[in-house]
Amino acid sequence: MTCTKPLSECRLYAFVDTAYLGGRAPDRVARELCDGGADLIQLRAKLSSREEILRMAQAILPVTRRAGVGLVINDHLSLAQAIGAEACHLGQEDFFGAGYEQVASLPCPLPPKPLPQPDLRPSTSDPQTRLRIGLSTHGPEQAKRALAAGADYLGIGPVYSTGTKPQARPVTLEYVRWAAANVPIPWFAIGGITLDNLDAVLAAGARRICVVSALLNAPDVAAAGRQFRDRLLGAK
Ligand code: TZP
Ligand code: MG
Repeated sequence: MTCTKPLSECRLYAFVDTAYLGGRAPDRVARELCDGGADLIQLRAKLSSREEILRMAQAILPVTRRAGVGLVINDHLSLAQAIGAEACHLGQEDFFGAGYEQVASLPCPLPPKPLPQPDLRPSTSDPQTRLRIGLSTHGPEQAKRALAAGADYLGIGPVYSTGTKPQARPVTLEYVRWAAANVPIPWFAIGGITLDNLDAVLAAGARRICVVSALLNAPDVAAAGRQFRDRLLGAK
């Protein structure tokens, strides 16, 4: 098992989003994203049941663990804790909308369950490997509130309009520039980022990005990942 990187060293945050699997197995796609240089992989399954997400997460986790890639579970805090994922990602409505104000006050309802491969399970009692919490933000006021809440990382977006989240209004590069100047913890630009607009996102100050459809729709997922990664690492 390889240790996962600290968030500050994570640059490419990829997704296994079931909306784009098109019949591919989640763990196969996770493998390709790892091969492409993802530092973090989020499991995002908006239409799946908790049981289905649990099965997918258990299939993906050995893949990410062997690659030293952090697994992030979208929306499902207790599931993330139960399987020993590295992080859980929550939206504004999941966190503030549910009445939480501090990450430290989130409930920890379940102890980590043994996985089929216990050697792959991190020690969640170790403060270095406790569950990290990422929060989505869509503007400076939300970012300030998420920082005050103790988030471990922020999502900054959607930068551009995107079919992955069609109802969300783009925040534009203006918010990316604001984040570059004002957010002191790791933050990831997200939303509509492609190899064609990546230079503009980097020029606005982003050094970490989330990419969903541009990776999952690529003819060669791993090759596309390497292209994003090389460009990210090349940014000064
Ligand atoms: N949150 C803000 S934009 C977005 C999420 C989950 C979707 C990003 O997907 P894509 O396909 O990279 O635009
Ligand atoms: Mg959510």
